[in-house]
Amino acid sequence: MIDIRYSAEVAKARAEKRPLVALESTIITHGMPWPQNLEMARRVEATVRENGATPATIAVIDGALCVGLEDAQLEALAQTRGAAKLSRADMAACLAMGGTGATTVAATMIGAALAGIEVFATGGIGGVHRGAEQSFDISADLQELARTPVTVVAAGAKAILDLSKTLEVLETLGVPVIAYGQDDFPAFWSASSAFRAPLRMDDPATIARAHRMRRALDIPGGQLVANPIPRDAEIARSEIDPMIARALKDAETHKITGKDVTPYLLQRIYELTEGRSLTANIALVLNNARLGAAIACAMGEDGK
Ligand code: PSU
Ligand code: MN
Repeated sequence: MIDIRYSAEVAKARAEKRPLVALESTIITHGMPWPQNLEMARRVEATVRENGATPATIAVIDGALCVGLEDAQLEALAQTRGAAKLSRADMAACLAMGGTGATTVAATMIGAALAGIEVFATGGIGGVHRGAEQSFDISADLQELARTPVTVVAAGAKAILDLSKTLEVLETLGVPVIAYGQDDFPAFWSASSAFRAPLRMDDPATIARAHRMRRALDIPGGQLVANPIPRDAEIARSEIDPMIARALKDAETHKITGKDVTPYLLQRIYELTEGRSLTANIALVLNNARLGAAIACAMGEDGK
């Protein structure tokens, strides 16, 4: 019933049982401005290839679940204004209505799992928003990590979120949070946060083995691998914090709610940092693509 369309490159990799890395499309349509979004998407795909795996950017296009996009589709999506932002709640409705939309972390995990892809690289996941005790704004990404067996590589969660509450909810949901190569949970634009991650791993093979072990134990859900931004691309907390505070205030003034909150904050921080947030964002996504590819390669070597 689902119309799954594989790009030529992904179909070939599947036939040859080569490692695949899923990539999301909301980061393209709602996370970065044109034309840097297209440039980023292409560079991330190239980075996955350079590191021995095949990229599968996931999106819903004209009622089809696309796993891997041809370059023209990638370009069209990057130029689309007002594309739908699809999560678990609305992915089926979009497919049923023959619609088009970009997939968030949650929806990309669903698509990846359907296609048998176990590793997914992105920038940042959604989480518990600051003030969630009032707004109840908690991203569906967290629930998805608890249910769908995909290892997600991200640069931690950004400080527009409440990091301590996000870590608490992940623990409650039984999601392993693994800091890569350090003890601290990274904070997106900064390599470290004030929080220690519950788990630490230092090599892709161990992460792949832990993923397999959860499956063997019949524990549903995935893993969150929190990969710190490269030190030379970091933005200091002291520098970004006032911009975040300002962006949060502006969101409140303009009564931004629901799905619009995260894209609004990202855009506002981009403006307030005069583009520096974007440069850092691109550096960390590329770094995550490298690690994602290494984990995907290790999954293949790991056996059952
Ligand atoms: N965080 C980022 N960049 C992004 C997103 C989050 O640094 O592009 C996107 C991802 O697609 C993520 C979604 O899944 O926002 C979360 O949205 P919400 O908070 O509405 O669940
Ligand atoms: Mn939300």
